[in-house]
Amino acid sequence: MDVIAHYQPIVDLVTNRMVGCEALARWCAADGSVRPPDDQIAAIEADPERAGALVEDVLRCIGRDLGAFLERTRDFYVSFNTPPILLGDGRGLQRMEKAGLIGLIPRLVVEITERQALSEVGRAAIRAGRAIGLRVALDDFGTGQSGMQQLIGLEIDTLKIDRSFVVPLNRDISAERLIRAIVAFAAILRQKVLAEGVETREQALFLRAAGVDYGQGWYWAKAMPAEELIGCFGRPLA
Ligand code: G
Ligand code: MN
Repeated sequence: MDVIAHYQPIVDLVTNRMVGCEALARWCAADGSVRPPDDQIAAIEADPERAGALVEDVLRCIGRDLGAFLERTRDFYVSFNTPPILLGDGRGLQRMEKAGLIGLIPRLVVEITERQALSEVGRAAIRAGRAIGLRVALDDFGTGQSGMQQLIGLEIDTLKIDRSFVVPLNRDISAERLIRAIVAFAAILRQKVLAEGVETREQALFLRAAGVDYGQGWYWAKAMPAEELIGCFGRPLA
């Protein structure tokens, strides 16, 4: 089965314009149908060999699909997901080189889930990623089991607030307060905040008023092929 990548816009909540995108792996069957690997991600991540192959495939897609676009634009980044064990294995630069991304490392953001980031392996991976010049986003923020104390010393650029905080907005005052608390917390830590899974205008307006920097979700766009994404660049998505 061939791996391809689709790209979901990440927008500035004030302008509704794209500041970047997240690369999401898709499987392309022989009949041409494309589907997300969601049900298999856990199994793939448990096997370092398969996980490594998937990350390499996604990086290769980014290089091929968006390399030239990244070269001719500025202030646009591409994020990709990786299990920390891969980032810490000392082969980060080699993978970038293989994907033709060596000169574009400053335009890439690596997403690590909160749960995985807080372990020793996660911490080492974040250091290794930063050492080669990647920015780091903490994915699924707020869903980990760990205390805030464990965030001490983590060098993170962006917190990605999990969709489970966004869904209850405008219905649940505690979700709204939590979002405001995360914004204050991130400001003190000098981190940007991105809300995931935004589906409605009401959610987007709340998040913007609360001071969240960026949004990602079906309200603006689903993940799409690179040509389509490039066509969206520069114009407001909502
Ligand atoms: O956690 P991560 O950012 O890797 O998750 C991305 C996943 O979230 C993708 O599988 C994508 O299809 C899904 N997704 C993206 N935007 C939305 C949204 O607005 N609503 C819902 N329900 N799912 C979304
Ligand atoms: Mn992600």
